[in-house]
Amino acid sequence: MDRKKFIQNSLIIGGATLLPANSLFAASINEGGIDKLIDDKGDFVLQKLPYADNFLEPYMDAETLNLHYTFHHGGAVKAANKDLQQIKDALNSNNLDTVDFWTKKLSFHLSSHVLHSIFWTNLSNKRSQPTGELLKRIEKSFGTYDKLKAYIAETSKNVDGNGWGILGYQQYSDSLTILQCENHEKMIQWGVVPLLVIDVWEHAYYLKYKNKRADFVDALFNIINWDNVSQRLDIALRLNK
Ligand code: MN3
Repeated sequence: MDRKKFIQNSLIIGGATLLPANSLFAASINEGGIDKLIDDKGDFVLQKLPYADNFLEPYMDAETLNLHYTFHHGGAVKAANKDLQQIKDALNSNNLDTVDFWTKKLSFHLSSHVLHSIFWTNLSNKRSQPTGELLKRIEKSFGTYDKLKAYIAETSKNVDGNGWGILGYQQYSDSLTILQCENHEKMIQWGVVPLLVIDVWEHAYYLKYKNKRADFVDALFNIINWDNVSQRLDIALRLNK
């Protein structure tokens, strides 16, 4: 697997995600790639967390992390497999009565799988700050790192209902952008590669932070892994060359 191929295969691409369901793809992202969403058979798979449940304490408590990962992310993975199977069954039986329903479900569940997979790697137990190319691009798009922080925090805190705040790389304009994503798949821009995602569904914070979503979002800045965000930008830029 050459480097170019590896990079092409190892990146999650925003709303336009295409997941080639073949073993080459699955194998390639085993070689140290960031995101592995499927197994060798092409089924969606829940990867092991890159750390123990208590790793992000005190900002994210172990019980919340365990429930979130096991039941919310894990549930989305199971559901995405079911949705895809239902679509395949419909096509095989030449009965398209239900494909509308299952296509919507797949969009929801697979988007959840994608965003949660990114979310876990976006977090660490040590404080960091953006540097290098990432910082340069943050300053170009938003002015300063502090302005980006204020912008993504405000956007995340004010999601209507459940959703995500997202810092992404917009391929068409070659710039960084902020999304306020509702559920897992609404209000995106086509072509955006998510770099940093902030889960503001209640399941992400309610045990510890109760109704204080804003406190949770502010606390998250203590555990954002900016090296991971940088790595994602690096891959997105190479892919866009
Ligand atoms: Mn979640």
